[in-house]
Amino acid sequence: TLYKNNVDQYSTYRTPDNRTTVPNDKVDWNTAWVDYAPTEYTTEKILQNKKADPSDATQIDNFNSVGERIDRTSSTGTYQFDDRNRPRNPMGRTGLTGRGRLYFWGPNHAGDPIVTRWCRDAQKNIIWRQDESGWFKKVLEVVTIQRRDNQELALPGGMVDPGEKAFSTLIREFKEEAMNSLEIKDISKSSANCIEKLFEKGRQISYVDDPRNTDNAWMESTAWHFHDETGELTRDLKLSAGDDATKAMWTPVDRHLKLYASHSKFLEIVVNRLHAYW
Ligand code: RP5
Ligand code: MG
Ligand code: MG
Repeated sequence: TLYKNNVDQYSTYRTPDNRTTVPNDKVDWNTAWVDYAPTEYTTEKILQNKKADPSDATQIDNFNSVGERIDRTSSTGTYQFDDRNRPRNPMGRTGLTGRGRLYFWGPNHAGDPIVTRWCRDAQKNIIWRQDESGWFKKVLEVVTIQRRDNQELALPGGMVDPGEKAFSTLIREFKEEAMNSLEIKDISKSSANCIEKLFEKGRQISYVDDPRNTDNAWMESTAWHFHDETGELTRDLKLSAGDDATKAMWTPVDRHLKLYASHSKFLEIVVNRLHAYW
């Protein structure tokens, strides 16, 4: 599933980058906009970072292909280039050119773990709620973290490291951000076991829309869903915030849950799949 760049999301997100406002009906590149004058912006941090791409995008010769270290393919298909030969965001205009805060020209890949189970009361009974059409449905809960950079609730995901597979990324990030594996070296046996078992049965969901996206650099995520039907697998899972996360917790899911980037959209897919309350 692809999500159109959403102007409301960008305008509520405070970046120091002076993003030009793009009305929703002007997002599509096929809609003519002669006076479109996006702000050019790449942070100093990215410009100085040796692991980031060179500032001259024309030095990169493997766009649209899987490189040895970096996957430059897009889940949206073959992407095009702008008049300066820089990759063009296939989702449309964002009001910003350059790379903003992203490392790579074109797609920047991430992995997101969506770990769910049914919400239970103190007596361990599953909680049901009546939806608008009168149906009683079970309420899901999902592991979320609070992001250090903007305090928003999010899935405990992160960027794919060079040479890494997205599936390994999302497991690593789950451990780093929701289990604080970087500091807690001896994650209990039971926690470690349940992670292994849980991620064994995951199912791939899809792609993202991130507030850092620009016309020339954007985020794409491989999100996997892992559901613990009985609650047994995650009973001994000890959540503990780490790295980019300031909190880690189980959060009940419904349509009002506001999460970073497209993460609520991911959850909507999961909810439909499990016929859960929304
Ligand atoms: C989102 O940004 C992805 O869905 C993923 O959750 C996250 C990766 O970036 P960091 O968490 O490393 O900032 O677009
Ligand atoms: Mg991280
Ligand atoms: Mg992260």
